[in-house]
Amino acid sequence: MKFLDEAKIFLQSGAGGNGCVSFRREKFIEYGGPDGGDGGNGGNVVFRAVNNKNTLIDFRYKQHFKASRGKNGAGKKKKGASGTVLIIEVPCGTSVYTDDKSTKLLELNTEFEEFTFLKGGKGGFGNYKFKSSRNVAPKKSNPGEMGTEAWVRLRLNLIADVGIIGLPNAGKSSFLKSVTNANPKIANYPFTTLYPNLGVINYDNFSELVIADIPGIIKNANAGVGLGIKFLGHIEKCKFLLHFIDCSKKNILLNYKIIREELTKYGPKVSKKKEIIVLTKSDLMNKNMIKKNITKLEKKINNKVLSISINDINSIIVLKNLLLSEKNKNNKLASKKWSP
Ligand SMILES: Nc1nc2c(ncn2[C@@H]2O[C@H](COP(=O)(O)OP(=O)(O)OP(=O)(O)O)[C@@H](O)[C@H]2O)c(=O)[nH]1
Ligand SMILES: [Mg+2]
Repeated sequence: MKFLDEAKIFLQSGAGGNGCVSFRREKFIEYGGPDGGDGGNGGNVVFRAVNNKNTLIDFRYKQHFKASRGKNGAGKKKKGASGTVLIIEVPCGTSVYTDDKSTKLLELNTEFEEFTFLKGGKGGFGNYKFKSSRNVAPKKSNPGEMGTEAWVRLRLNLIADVGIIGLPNAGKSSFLKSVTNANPKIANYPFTTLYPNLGVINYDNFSELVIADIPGIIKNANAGVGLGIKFLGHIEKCKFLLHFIDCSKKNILLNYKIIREELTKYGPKVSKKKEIIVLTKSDLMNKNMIKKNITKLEKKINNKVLSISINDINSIIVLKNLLLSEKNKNNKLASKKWSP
């Protein structure tokens, strides 16, 4: 599936239906009076967040969305039918901006969250509404109100519990593939992953954890080198980060610092997040060397370091479980913050 995280679309709510001018005509009833019904209201345009979408790719093929108009009123005081509500489904994590991108209008983060973005035009009054003691046979009715329209920009920031960061070729997608049912492309060259991949880990106790694997970052990515750092936007909402470093490469500390520097340049929304540091491809080195490297790195960066290999299922399980306990810790902290 292709990935798209920005789109520009046109929205228009439905116009209201016109009121009707009509008079009651029935056998033996003289002067039946006005009975023109009101027009129906135009359809609203509503944004809805859904979980079964991970990209804005649908909006590449269709950019214009118009809600239907209300039906006109009719005789016998019949009100016209209202226009159907037009629901625009977007992935969770989508923000809506004005066309010039200067103002954020709304943000939809949780599944089935809805927001009525444009109200449909009101239906016009039929002539029976204009009946009064002075005018018992009005020939007047209202036209329906026009709908409203707007060009807006959508921007998606994926919502995942954990984001995997690291240099290209560090083994990020391999880990995602081994623990989730996602099927990212894996190959022995840099920038195999061009767009973020999402995967869900299902635990035995029915817990779930969503992981985002983003394209590799390299030195000066913030200046546009490689694929740049715009994909870091997709891990802004993660609870914590998983920082992968290929242990078979020469300068592990330097490689770690390169990524940290890019995160700092991107901003605190990402750089302040807690990270779990992992040396990958541990099967390519002997155990003693790995231990040495871990101790050295832990001293330098004053943080705990783990090692995994895609070929060592135990190491993968240990990391998988650590991710869940970290997520639960985060949830507890979050619920503490909100308690009255
Ligand atoms: N020996 C060994 N090779 C691994 C391991 N994990 C990944 N690889 C290999 O490393 C190469 C790169 O793996 P990817 O998972 O594509 O790396 P990535 O970090 O997603 O790379 P980009 O998408 O380019 O950023 C592939 O050839 C993998 O087979 C591991 O634990 N051991
Ligand atoms: Mg990859």
